[in-house]
Amino acid sequence: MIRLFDTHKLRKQAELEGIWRFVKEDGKEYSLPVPGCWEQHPELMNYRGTGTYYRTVEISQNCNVRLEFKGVSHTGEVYFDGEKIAHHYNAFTPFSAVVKNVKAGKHEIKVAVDNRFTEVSSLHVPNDYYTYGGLTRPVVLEEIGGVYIRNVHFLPTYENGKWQAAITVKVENISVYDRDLTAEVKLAGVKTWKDIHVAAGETVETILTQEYEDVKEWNVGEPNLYFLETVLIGYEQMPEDDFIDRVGFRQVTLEGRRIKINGRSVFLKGFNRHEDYGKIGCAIPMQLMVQDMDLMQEMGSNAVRTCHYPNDERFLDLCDERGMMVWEENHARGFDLKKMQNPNFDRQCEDCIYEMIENHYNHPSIVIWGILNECASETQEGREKYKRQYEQIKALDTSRPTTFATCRHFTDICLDLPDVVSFNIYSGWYQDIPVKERHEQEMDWIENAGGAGKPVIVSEFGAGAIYGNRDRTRAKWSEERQADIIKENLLVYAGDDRLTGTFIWQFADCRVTEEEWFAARPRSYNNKGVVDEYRRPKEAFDTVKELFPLLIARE
Ligand code: ADA
Repeated sequence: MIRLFDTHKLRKQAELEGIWRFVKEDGKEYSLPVPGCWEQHPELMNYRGTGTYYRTVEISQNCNVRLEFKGVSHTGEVYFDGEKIAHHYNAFTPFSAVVKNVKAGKHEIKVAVDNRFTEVSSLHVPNDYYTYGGLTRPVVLEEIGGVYIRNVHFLPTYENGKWQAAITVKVENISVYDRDLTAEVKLAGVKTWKDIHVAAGETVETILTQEYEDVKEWNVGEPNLYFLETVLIGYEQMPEDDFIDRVGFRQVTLEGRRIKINGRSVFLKGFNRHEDYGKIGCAIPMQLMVQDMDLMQEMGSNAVRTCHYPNDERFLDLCDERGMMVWEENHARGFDLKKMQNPNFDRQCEDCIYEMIENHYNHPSIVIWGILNECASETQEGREKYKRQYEQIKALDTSRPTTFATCRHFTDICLDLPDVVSFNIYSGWYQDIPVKERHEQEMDWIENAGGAGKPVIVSEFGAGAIYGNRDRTRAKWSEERQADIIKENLLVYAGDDRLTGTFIWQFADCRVTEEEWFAARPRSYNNKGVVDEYRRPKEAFDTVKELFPLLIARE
């Protein structure tokens, strides 16, 4: 499954799901499922290295071919009939390539994949989550003509009692002929169009604006969605390409300490969720994404944080459908200044932010963009990087607020930069200090360190527990103690009307890299999930279910 709905009626598209040939760097061959992590194979459970995937495809007609990779972990080099057509770094963002003038018949796709921690990888490093290897998200093969729709962005605004939208259609002309085309958009029963000229080899963006009467808003818990159908009309009024996305009429605004959706205050309550499941790693199939969603909603969640990287589009589709608010963030976790000074860091962050927003812009569930979780925001050089990344985000999307999760308590010098201040705190776990006392210290500091009057989110809190470890002493690592600590935190946050959200760390236990992390991570797992890696609930599951209803939005 590529998305939760068909994105094309006209363009010929197929998912290259199935068994691919995989040749490990030592020459040993395997048959591996795609999408999938190579770690699911018994001989490759700990494999950190390189390997090459091979697949033969049948092209039905002479055409241009577009290949899209939704996620290759963590670096991929793509070859078509032996010719290199793409290179991409970062497991968590999509990339595509076009091969022109392909003859009908059989062709070979080859993808060299690398999940090593080398000096050229500034974001995938030994960390408190696992960097898997493989073609971990769907691979898509499309047959396109000389012109095609690169992307469509939908920006809804509510003004003077009416919804209107600015729809930006991006068209690329890969032929040798200048083209006169019409971009036609259908949405909520309204058709609008615009004539465009696209010179040979050029890409053109055109904006269509339109008012929409009688549409139903996308709201938390009441997620009305509409298909946005764009068709490119060419010679003799014939359609030449199409693209279908799914959108929602909703607007995110900030008023004082409140985040508002369609003018109504919301309180984001939910979980930090890593893309990690049992022994299948990060290649979570749709069925298990749905199970995660059902479990989070059973506990009363209305939000999820995609810690610490852009998520699989199918999960975001699910959040759209379920009315779940999403804090999506670029790929970064816990980099000190030295790590942020890696010569590849700035560009790899910039690429990640661009690909995240370019591909996820239309998801109504995404209500806030985050960056640089717990990075060096206490340093001037680090501040320059935060500042530059916020400038990039605002240049790509002015419709959503920004934030970042700090742990540089009392020393952070970046709280003035984001729209929303967020902090990670582990009172009761890493610090044996009363939650309320420590929380007041943090809130007082924020008020005087650049965050005065801003919305505040407690972006992480929690405790560890080993599934099945029941202990009447309620010692740390017992399920009882985890439930106690989460309860104390939730009661404090439920009573603080300055807050506009909180995310528990974390939804499910996840694998971590043994190097650098094993000592503080029993099993070489981050065991702070309220469910374990197989989604078996710990005692805290019912604690959250009982207390989440106390967290309410205040006007
Ligand atoms: C940090 C970090 C998380 C996780 C957590 C923990 O806040 O953002 O990724 O490492 O700590 O479990 O300690």
